[in-house]
Amino acid sequence: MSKYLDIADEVKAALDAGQPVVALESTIISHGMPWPQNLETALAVEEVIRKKGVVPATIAILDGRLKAGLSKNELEILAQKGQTATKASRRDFPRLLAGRGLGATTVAGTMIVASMAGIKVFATGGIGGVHRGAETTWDVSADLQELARTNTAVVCAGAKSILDLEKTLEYLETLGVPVIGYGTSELPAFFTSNSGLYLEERADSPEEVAGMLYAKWAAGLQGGAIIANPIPAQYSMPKEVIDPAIVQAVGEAARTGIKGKALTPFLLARITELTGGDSLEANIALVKNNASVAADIAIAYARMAKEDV
Ligand code: PSU
Ligand code: MN
Repeated sequence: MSKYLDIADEVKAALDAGQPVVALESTIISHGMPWPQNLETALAVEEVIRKKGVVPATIAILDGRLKAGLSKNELEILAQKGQTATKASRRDFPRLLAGRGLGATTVAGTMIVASMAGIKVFATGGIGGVHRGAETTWDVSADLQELARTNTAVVCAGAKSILDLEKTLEYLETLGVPVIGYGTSELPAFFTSNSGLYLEERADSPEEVAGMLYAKWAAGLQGGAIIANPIPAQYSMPKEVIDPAIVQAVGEAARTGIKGKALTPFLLARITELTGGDSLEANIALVKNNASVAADIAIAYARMAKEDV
């Protein structure tokens, strides 16, 4: 085990006993949502998982330590620090570990720590991907490379159409990452349940997902998988509201030169503003829904792993 890793007692006990655990990311808390909804959501999402008898493990870097499982107090610190915490992806880890830094882990960062701790299933809102205009900017999220190399399954509502979803799927295909539609054959587009993009893989139950994950890793195939779970219908946003907000935010970023790791947080915050907070409500609802599905998958996976030893 990495000498940099601290696994919370409750998480360690569950893992040692082969009981289900779901990892959660922290960039969504610090950079993805405003205070105080970020803290409320982080706590509510953990509660959704606990209600299913599964242990949540929110992941972050505190004082240079990789943490799997945060206390309420630690969650509050991250939520209050907001964007002053470092948005921590793979390339940011060395500096944070060596310098005792505070890092909120992205999807990539969370996958790394979950995998070190032995947590197989991770729930979040949306993953990073290939940005619009990537043919000139080359802006492709490190989340995609991480999915190619690290054995963690990510339950998400697809990706926001701040990204180029078609290119994102192409890139994932190149990297050999399965994208499994959960009860759908289409890639969900985060705020809306459909993108018009067809998915090869589909599963209609937690057992079916767990079966694919188990087979992948038992066969020695490296890398993660995406379980793309559509936003519940009652929260799905009208395209005519969300699409113009995205176009406007992307245009503003291009005009003002916002790029690199600052781009995604800028777009998320600007879209929340432009939709008068409606998008935030949808965002919270879909994260809870993903946590619930992730808990079901973790239960099915833990059962499968126990039967097979
Ligand atoms: N997309 C969202 N919400 C988020 C993120 C993406 O809808 O909070 C965050 C996640 O932490 C993701 C990161 O891993 O942004 C991707 O950032 P970048 O595009 O800089 O790789
Ligand atoms: Mn980027």
